[in-house]
Amino acid sequence: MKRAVHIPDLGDFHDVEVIEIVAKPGDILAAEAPIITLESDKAAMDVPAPFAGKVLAIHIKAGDKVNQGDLVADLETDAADANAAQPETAAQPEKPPAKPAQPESPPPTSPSAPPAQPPQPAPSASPPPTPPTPSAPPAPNSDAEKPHAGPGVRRFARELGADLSRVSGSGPKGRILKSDVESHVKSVMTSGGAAASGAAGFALPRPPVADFAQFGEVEVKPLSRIRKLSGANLSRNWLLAPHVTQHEEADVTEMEAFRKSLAEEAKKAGHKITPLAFLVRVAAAALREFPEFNASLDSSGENLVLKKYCNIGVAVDTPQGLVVPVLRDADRKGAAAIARELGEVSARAREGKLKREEMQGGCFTISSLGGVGGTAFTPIINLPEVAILGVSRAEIKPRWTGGEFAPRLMMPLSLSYDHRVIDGAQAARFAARLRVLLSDIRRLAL
Ligand code: CAO
Repeated sequence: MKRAVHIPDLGDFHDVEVIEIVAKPGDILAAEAPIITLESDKAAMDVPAPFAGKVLAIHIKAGDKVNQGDLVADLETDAADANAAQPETAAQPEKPPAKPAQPESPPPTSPSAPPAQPPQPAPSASPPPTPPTPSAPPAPNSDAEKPHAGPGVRRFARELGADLSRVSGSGPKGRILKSDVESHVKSVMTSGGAAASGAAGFALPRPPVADFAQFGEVEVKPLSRIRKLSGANLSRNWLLAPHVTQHEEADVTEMEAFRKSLAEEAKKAGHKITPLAFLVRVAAAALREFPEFNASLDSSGENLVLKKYCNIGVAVDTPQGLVVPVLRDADRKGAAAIARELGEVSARAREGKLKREEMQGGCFTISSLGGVGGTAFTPIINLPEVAILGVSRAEIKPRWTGGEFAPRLMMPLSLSYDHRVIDGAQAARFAARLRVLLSDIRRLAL
């Protein structure tokens, strides 16, 4: 039975360019296998086959501009497939409801921001093989030169500078997964590039695969979309940036007294003012004084891009996982305005209503666990940023004042930095500056 495949709902995108024709006449496609790849100025996305079948004809070519409803291809399906076929708009279980195509987010700006996209196939140490069936036998990768990978994986590889033609795919039909790219990069890094040049090298081992059920009852709970995405970003960031964490402690006794004196005022204005608002304000001031912390390495890794603006991301814990909304121009706002914005944005984050743009463009991130507890932790840098500040719970501690011990409220700070960009002494100075500003916030007025 011949069935047509059309461009699905592309949301706000129009006249989107076709950048790749993935399938060709004669290919046997499984349901959801990509047929073509589109790329707008904001995102790349696959148009997948909504049902399994043999490609009879492709009606568009690379470079064409397409819109919703345009004819993409004709597929031949058998009766069983046709009966089981899902409507095109329902072919992508993990995509946002209004956008059936598979958009790929721009390069992530945060460790955990949830790009509004369906994730790539979950990395797996031993993915199950695609079972062959009479109607949709697994098609070999017919285009030997072209690595078999989706746009998300391609983009991921581009960001890491990994050559996909050197990566072997462990996914169904040899598809390259993010985990394959990660393993490849690890292997190149641990072998000093030897693997990339074809010489023998050591690859990092894959995690062991265990049959947990043989030791007792288990339950398998799928990771949320946000957790899968942030997991991939966190692994990448941990792998790429040599992390060092500098610990500090700031005497926030006066700052807390001042904050508490504002609590009633803030409540009347309809928001809460927590230490985090002051931390954002203080970090913005310190970033202005230390421009190399308000910077990113460019893609060549040979230049530092110094930013003249100061946007600060704040990690927010939500039921779906961690997200990092970005507060714009934090250096131009007072603590009260920051507190108001924080309250509003973190409420929307918890409701899952943040827009993708609200999680982009950060220069530095603050991860506060002060409301939860702990004495210190090692936050993971939110590449391409070069540092992140972790904040733990302030506690009253005895401090030597010269003649006696006095009870002071001490706030632990943990500054992780990218040692490729920042030296230990610079980091110690930056952290000390945070301490001085937090200990006497009147200095912000100077
Ligand atoms: N020391 C002592 N008390 C603190 C504190 C600190 N460093 N930081 C916050 N508190 C207090 C607040 O004042 C508040 O107390 P009151 O209710 O008595 O005023 C209480 O702890 C709860 O604060 P909060 O967590 O609701 O608010 P916040 O502004 O500090 O944080 C937000 C907001 C959105 C960052 C937070 O809710 C959150 O999601 N934190 C988790 C972030 C996270 O998971 N980071 C880890 C990432 S892993 O890298």
